[in-house]
Amino acid sequence: MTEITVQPSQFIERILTLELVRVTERAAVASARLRGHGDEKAADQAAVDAMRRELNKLQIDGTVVIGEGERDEAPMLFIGEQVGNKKGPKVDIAVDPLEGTTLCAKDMPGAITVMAMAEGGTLLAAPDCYMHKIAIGPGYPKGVIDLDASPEENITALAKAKGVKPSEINVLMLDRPRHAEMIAAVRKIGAGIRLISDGDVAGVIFTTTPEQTGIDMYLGIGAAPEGVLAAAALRCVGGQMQTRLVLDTDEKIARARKMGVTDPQKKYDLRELASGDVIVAATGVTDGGLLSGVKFRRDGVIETETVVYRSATGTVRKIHAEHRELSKFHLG
Ligand code: VTB
Ligand code: MG
Ligand code: MG
Repeated sequence: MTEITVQPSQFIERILTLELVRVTERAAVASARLRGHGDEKAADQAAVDAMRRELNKLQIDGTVVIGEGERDEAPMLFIGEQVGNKKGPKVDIAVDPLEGTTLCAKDMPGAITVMAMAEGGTLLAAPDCYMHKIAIGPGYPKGVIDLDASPEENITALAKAKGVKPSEINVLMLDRPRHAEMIAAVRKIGAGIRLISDGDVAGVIFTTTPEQTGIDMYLGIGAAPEGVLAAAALRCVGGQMQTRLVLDTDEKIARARKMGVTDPQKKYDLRELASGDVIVAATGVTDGGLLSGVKFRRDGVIETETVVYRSATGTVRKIHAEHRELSKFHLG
């Protein structure tokens, strides 16, 4: 008889992989119905409701440790919310039920629904604040990038490791006034920049497949939940990432302290953002570089595309689904 070498937590994780797909699929279908309707809150609400409903069906004892809502005043799956039927393993959940609410409301590329599930106590619990981030994909020597080095230094180091000129490096950043100085620094060294309006979970993930996406590095300040979600995906496929929470008021420092952040200046690397076995699922809402959006066919069939990452094995699965039993979507 073959010996079973799978650890119990990995076994649970394996069973739960497809369950997670169902959660993000349903959130995606719910929000995709509101694609292009100019109502960010309604689209977000639809995603949150669907995600919560599906999460609560899972055999897990889950806690949302990082979510969204405080900052957006979105109808959140709030930090500390308990999800699941409590009959399974203790797990940490990170969610962004609709990443890119504006992209969805305007029917622009790149809106996704995304969540991560990890062993209890292994995802960074942090408030919904901003986060400084730098990330690159797998295959480079450890320590090539450093959050505290200048963009010039990081790009030069990455170019050297890649065996190309700095002008052949492409950086992805959110198009925000707060990045003006950083953008100037990147341009000064001659690297290219792709500026995106929203969606930096996918932005970080793009660095893992530079041949396909043309993106070598992610730089800049985005939201913290998106940072943890992206880190969880990077944990599964490799890569390097460093972050620091932006805790620039006493109120934010106090909020973070309540969640266990004792050093507001702490620099987190990948292993500190997502330290345990983790699964990440994301489904496309609008068409984008990472995933195709939800398709509502004339014959009533709904199509979705989802990607699932597993850290235990490094497996990445793309799941194209055709849904025929539509009552499960509670579309009304
Ligand atoms: C980013 C982006 C997200 O929030 O994290 C951003 O990737 C950060 O906040 O899609 P600001 O918009 O305030 O700069 C989103 O745009 C929305 O979650
Ligand atoms: Mg959101
Ligand atoms: Mg978001």
